[in-house]
Amino acid sequence: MTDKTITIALSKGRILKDTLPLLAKMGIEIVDDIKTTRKLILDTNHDHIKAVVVRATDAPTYVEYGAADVGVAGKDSIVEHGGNGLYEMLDLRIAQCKLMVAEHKDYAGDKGRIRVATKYMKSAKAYFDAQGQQVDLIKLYGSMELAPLVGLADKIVDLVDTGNTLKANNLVPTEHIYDVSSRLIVNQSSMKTKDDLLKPFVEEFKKVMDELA
Ligand code: PRT
Ligand code: MG
Repeated sequence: MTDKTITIALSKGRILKDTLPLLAKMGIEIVDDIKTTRKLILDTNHDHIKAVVVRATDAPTYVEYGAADVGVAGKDSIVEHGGNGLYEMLDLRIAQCKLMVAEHKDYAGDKGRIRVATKYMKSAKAYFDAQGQQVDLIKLYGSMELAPLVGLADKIVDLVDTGNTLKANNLVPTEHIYDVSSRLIVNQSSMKTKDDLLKPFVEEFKKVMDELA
């Protein structure tokens, strides 16, 4: 990408669905048909703004390495990534949920060292460390809710929105770790080298968010 362009990394899935209306409010629209196109670098109605759509967990990595100058990523993905090389500029208040500990409703209570299944290894480790509780973390890539039902783990650490998924599996949330929403992130060196393009972009985004508040 030339220095005359800024590239936005957009997180696929539910975050994308909520990001597009915010971009539209800024007057930015993806011109390629996002549902059908096979192009990976998408054009917008502004010549100097391109977009890439990436897995939610990958968005901070694209921005860290400057492959994208800015991005939209869930707080959970930013924490798990570690935040190296990027600034968190704005809370976009979309795709909100909570990272929580949950257990089976009939769980008998901790007996000694427990097993906790999660996709959120860093967040879970930091949380249980802060509690002074030693646990064995089991890394999973999905369907965490299954783990306590089949004896893989005593508890899980997972995102909870309505709580319906937990309820449907006889699980109850017990501890709140942190609130999650999507954030606008910016590559730290782009912020310096492309400040003529990025400062107005971030300012405009902030204005849109202030209007929505
Ligand atoms: O690539 P990856 O697998 O990481 O993500 P994905 O392609 O599956 O993306 P998607 O669309 O699931 O988006 C993931 C991001 O959306 C997360 O990183 C959060 O920042 C945000 N988000 C907000 C959520 C939820 N809310 C959410 N409820 N991500 C997942 N969930 C899941 C949760 O894991 C659980 O299985 O929804 C279920 C719980 O929902 P309730 O309403 O039943 O409580
Ligand atoms: Mg998912």
